[in-house]
Amino acid sequence: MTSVLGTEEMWLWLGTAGMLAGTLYFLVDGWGVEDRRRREFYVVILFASATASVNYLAMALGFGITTLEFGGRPATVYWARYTDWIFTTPLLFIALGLLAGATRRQLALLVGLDGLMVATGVLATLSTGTGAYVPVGGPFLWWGVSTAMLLSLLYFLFGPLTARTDAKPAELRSTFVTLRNLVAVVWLCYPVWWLLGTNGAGLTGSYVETAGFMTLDLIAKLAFGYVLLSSDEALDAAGRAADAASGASYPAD
Ligand SMILES: *C/C=C(C)/C=C/C=C(C)/C=C/C1=C(C)CCCC1(C)C
Repeated sequence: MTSVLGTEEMWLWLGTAGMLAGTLYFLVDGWGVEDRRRREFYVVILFASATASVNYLAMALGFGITTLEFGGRPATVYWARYTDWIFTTPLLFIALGLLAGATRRQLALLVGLDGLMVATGVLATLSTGTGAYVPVGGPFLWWGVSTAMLLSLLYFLFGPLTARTDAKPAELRSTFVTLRNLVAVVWLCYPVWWLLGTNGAGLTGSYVETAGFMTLDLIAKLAFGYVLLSSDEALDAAGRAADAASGASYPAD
């Protein structure tokens, strides 16, 4: 028992260390950046990695984890995972939107769908163990709603948002496509991992589950941030396009 918990704690500390290291890296890397447009990207990515660091620290210290009773059985809920995702996942979409030159309306749609995805994911987790394991109720219903939100997000990424990069310089387009594909592959692993884990099929124990989510989180935030922020030409092209769009922060609809 102790060794299992120990292993799990180790992953959470590793996640904390990884997110902190990433945050520091982005901070140092972005310190001397003068360009206002380019700084926007640093700020968005820094907020995402710093938020994840805090939530991982909360889980590693045991504060971000609580035990709830579901149908008479105690279950461990990692609530800090969701307070992380509700803030960090919209930020990653905002970064993609800024890069692609999304309209305000498109950004609002992405952020809204993303918020619904995380909120219904919380409902899926909280309804685990209620005994309602039928397709029309309980965790699988909410898992389905949340996954539908994720699929519509990917639809918007591959459709309208990709279309906004059509007339943009090649470097911008290629960075956007790399990040978009990374999001598609990595984010689709989350619902599958959730389903295999303690809330679904129970094929992975909680420490394997924690290790998996940590790996996904590190790739989704740090690898994403690294690819974005090291694409100098793409960031400059995005800045020029945004400046050209009548001085507004975002191009008007
Ligand atoms: C940095 C953190 C990221 C990118 C987290 C992404 C999380 C998801 C894509 C979660 C998705 C889920 C579903 C689609 C179904 C229900 C279970 C969730 C919340 C794991």
